[in-house]
Amino acid sequence: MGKEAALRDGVSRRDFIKTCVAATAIMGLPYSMHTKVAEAAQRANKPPVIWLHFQECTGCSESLLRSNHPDIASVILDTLSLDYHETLMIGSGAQAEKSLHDSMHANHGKYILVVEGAIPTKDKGIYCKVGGMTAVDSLTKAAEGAAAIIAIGTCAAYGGIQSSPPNPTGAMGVRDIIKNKPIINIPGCPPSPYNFLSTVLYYLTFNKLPELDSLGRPKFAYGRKIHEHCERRPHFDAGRFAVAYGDKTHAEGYCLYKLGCKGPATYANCSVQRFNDVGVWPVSVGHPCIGCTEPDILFKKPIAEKLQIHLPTPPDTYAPADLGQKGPGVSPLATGVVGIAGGLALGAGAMLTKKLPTGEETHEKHE
Ligand code: FSX
Ligand code: SF4
Ligand code: F3S
Repeated sequence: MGKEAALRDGVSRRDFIKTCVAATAIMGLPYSMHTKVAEAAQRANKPPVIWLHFQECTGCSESLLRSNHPDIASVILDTLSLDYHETLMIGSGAQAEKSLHDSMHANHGKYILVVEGAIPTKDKGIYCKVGGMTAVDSLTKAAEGAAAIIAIGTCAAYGGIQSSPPNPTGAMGVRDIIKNKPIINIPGCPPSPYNFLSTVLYYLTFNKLPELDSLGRPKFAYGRKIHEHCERRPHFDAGRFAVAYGDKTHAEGYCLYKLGCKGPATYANCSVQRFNDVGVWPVSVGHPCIGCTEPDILFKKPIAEKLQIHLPTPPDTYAPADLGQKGPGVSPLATGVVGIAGGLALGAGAMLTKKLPTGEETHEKHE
């Protein structure tokens, strides 16, 4: 993206650099690397992208393109050559099909295939068809000429809600069907738009795929449990739990573990990166994490079910609270508030930069 293009599209140079700085921090790179990342985003030769939709709610595209600020969408749309995207393209029917086939042919072996949504495999795949082709056939055909595949959202990565028991359509993730291509999973329902952006920028900056964990997720974004950085963590450590929605314990910001929070087993960066450009995430607004980045938790374990914690991890961002401090000392509410304030002050990027996942430490300890 050139400076002119960015300004034309309503994104100032400052916002563009700010977005690159945030993406650089998520990748766990030093601050100074943002200039290299910005350079990569502005290169003239945009990689072609074919984006397929299958069984899903389109929330992944929505969260990516309708973020509060236009920065992320603009950077993505200006950095990539989005040749085919069913919900964004103007053309339809035979015209759209032609552009898909033309792009696959012209860019054979070079394009990035982005898949959104699960793929139904039962009854010869008849439960999802586009242009007369089943999702399985469309995926297999598009995957043949792809340099790499990004499965965006938990549906495309692992099957998502469609694959929850009894999985009537035999819904699966991309990795269950395509075995001979590099696949990067960006789970979340929907995923953080920054995790997709950072993955694309990593690829463009270093010309290689980021290091992945055993579930195919970039370690830089999914290398740690949200429980380690949660602002309610001091309450968890002090044994102060919300016991019902809307009661005093909930209103005072106590830990949501007893309401079913899956944070202690969920690998993601939402407690650090947060959403909607206003610093919120599910737990900060009072809802337990439902483990939306985890194939064995999302829609597999009841939302209200209490998680068994097998391998506890120590807190990382917020200081533990003193178990004995019940009386006139620091109140439970205050520890939560201090935690939130600390999180906002430190900033997501700074924390992630300091807390790079190290080597093998990820899913050996997966619970
Ligand atoms: Fe799935 Fe994407 Fe959940 Fe929806 O399209 S990951 S249902 S929020 O958004 O695929
Ligand atoms: Fe936060 Fe949930 Fe962990 Fe409690 S259980 S500290 S609410 S992530
Ligand atoms: Fe998903 Fe849990 Fe984050 S539900 S958005 S992984 S807090």
